[in-house]
Amino acid sequence: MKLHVLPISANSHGCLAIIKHLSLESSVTIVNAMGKTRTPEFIAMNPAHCCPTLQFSDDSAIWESSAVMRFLCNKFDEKGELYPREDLEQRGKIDMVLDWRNSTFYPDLFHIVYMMFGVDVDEDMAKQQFKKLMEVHFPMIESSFLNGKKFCYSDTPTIADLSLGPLMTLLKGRKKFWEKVPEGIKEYYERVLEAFPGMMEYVKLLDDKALSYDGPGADAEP
Ligand SMILES: N[C@@H](CCC(=O)N[C@@H](CS)C(=O)NCC(=O)O)C(=O)O
Repeated sequence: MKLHVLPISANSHGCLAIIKHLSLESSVTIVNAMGKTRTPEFIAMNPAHCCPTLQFSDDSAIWESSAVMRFLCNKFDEKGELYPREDLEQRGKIDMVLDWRNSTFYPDLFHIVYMMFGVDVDEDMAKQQFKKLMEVHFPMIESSFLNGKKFCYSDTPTIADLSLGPLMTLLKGRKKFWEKVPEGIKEYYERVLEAFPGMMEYVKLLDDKALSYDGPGADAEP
């Protein structure tokens, strides 16, 4: 199997963390797809041309970070450490966080973060999206997903945290927005990174980019 990733991308970080955490390098080869996602070969494998993409030996593939993380855990995480096998209620809560992250949280980051990657974002929308993070999403993460626990619905990290946690790095591209992020969210983010040291070389690429970003919106007030 080959895991095609963009090393700087927060969407790839959770899958990379699983490979490192479960020591899967002999079964899953990590391929840097930077600059290759729009090639005919890549599009033949994944017409959505996105990473992470997991390519099987017959050249078929699955993409979407949550689907790839679930697959890697179903196949290799025999003890259910990162994605429970027996406790279906706990598994359901993790699935909910994964779905919410993709359907709701990640789209609400668009105007706040994508200017770092050369996209023409709307500054008023960035403020509106950040207001929603502050008034709706962060309180829900803290009071419902975490609710006194170290990680989402758990005192040990799962793929829910690998999906959600690494996205916070993106917020550092707008310095004055990041200052306002609640301490509880920042502490949660740090706990996720600390739990997966093998992911750090990849997270650092995005962290460096976000912290050094000085283009449009970098100094905007939230
Ligand atoms: N919902 C997808 C998002 C994946 C995604 O947007 N990947 C981007 C990088 S952040 C990508 O691979 N872009 C390359 C391209 O479109 O050519 C997931 O969770 O995997």
